[in-house]
Amino acid sequence: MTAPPRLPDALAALRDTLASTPLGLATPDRDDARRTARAVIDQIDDYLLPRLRDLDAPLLTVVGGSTGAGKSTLVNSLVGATVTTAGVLRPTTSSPVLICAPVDVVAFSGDRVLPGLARVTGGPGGPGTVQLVPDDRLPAGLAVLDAPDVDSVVESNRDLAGQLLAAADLWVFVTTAARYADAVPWDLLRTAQERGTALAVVLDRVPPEAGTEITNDFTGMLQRAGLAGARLFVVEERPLVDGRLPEDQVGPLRDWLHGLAADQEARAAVVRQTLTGALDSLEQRVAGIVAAVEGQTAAADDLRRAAGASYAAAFDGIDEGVRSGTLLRGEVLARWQEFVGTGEWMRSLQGQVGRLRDRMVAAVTGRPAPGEELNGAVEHSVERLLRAEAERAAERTVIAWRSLPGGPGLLDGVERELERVSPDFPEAAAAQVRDWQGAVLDLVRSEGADKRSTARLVSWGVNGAGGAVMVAVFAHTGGLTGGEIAVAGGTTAAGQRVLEAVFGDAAVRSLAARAREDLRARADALLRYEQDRFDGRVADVAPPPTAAADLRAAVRALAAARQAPTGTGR
Ligand SMILES: Nc1nc2c(ncn2[C@@H]2O[C@H](COP(=O)(O)OP(=O)(O)O)[C@@H](O)[C@H]2O)c(=O)[nH]1
Ligand SMILES: [Mg+2]
Repeated sequence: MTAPPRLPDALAALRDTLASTPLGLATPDRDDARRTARAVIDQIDDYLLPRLRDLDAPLLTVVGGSTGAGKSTLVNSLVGATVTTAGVLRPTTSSPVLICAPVDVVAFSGDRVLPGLARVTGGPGGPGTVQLVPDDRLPAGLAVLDAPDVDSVVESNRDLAGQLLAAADLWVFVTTAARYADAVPWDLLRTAQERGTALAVVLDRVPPEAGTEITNDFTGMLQRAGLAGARLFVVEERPLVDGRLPEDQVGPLRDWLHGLAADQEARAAVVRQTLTGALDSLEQRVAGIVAAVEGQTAAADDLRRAAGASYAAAFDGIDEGVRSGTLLRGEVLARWQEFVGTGEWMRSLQGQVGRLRDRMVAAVTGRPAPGEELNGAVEHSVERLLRAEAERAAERTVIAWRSLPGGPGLLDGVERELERVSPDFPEAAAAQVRDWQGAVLDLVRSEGADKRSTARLVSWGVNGAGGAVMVAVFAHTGGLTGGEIAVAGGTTAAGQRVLEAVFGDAAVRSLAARAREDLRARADALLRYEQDRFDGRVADVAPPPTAAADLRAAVRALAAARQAPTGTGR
């Protein structure tokens, strides 16, 4: 048995697998899954890998909470100096401030923690930075980070706040007497609970006269949320001194934090709780992403199936149109009657005279010989059939996609274009039909070449014979009714008899079968090209077939690494 990977390697592998898993189909759970994937990747980079690399690094305490809760004021009060900006103007803290003892600066200056955020000193940096403030009023081993509002009106601030909380060894979660029942704080407290993050809660700005009542209510809410174990600090609303809380209000929290910094065991216990909780939560969070990936794979299958069914129906429609005799209606029938019914070609069979006369008629009147007109009629009618079916398939696919998960996203901006045949379809279809007719003529020619009846074929004209074979392809008269059957059936039968006289019975059947097969193959190629417009769009965004299995394997490898002696087990 091969040794399990080391825990950091397993985490890095999981991170890479997540980063390379596309969630391109706009399924309902796509955005959630993307956010979760981003959060897991960030937590691996920002917290888990750095923490595993150095279990004794200083405790990173992130002060988070809702807008105007008093986070920055609390941080300044904890340190005992103005190290971060508090204020009524929102949003105030958009670039986070990390305060630590000067000896700990080295632990936070590199990219060990939060590698995506550049460090700045001496003043606030712009977006994408962390301001590092060394202050010897903080004990070694304890760093405090003032984070942006978790409910900031600025989305990038909210995201950053979430990312910073995920990088914390310890959350100090600040809410107020007026705001603690809001949804956002509880969403975050639930996250802390799910991830087993070490947590202290500060109930800030509590009016002294209602302190007990509010505190009891809040404690009850914490208990019901499964957070009875969280350490609670109540801070009364008092006039600020130099922008800071009175000592008696901030003292207990500061003492507790300093105590953690001083007590190696207690600090290690906090780190272990958050680390284990974060590792435990990965499995479940990735399971949610796996479900979304599988949802995307299934949605992609459904979308492809819908297109496949529409185009299969179009193929059947074309085949049916060819076999049912529908193609013999209208112009083709008229030309066929002209060609056969006048007996012109019958006479032309008698010998050179007829052929000569055909040519003379064509020369004098400028009209193409009847065989060519028949072929032209066949061409139009087959083209029309191909186009009608391809048009219908495109429309059917678009209608199906509108109500399938992920479908509307793929149609976005291209719906008008996709619900018609592709712009070059008419030309491609015309070329295919002409090629088919050419192939039928070639068939007739090569079939005739080894017959004694070549002379008769020549007198008949390959065009005429080819037209007759094409009509024979359509001559399953099932679709014709009444008089049409009599005319088409009778004349077709007459034509068929003469064809048989020229080529022989079996040869005519085989000619017709080969010609029909050839036409099916061409219709198939045309439709495949049309369908590819839809399939291609799905393929561009669908997860690769192994995506879900790869993620599962990465989670299994992580579990194995945690069970190994060097891992951080449960
Ligand atoms: N009187 C009083 N004002 C406070 C208290 N905490 C915060 N403030 C004021 O409330 C506003 C917002 O505080 P701030 O610390 O910037 O909140 P943050 O958004 O959570 O960082 C500032 O004007 C603070 O001076 C407090 O306990 N008492
Ligand atoms: Mg602030």
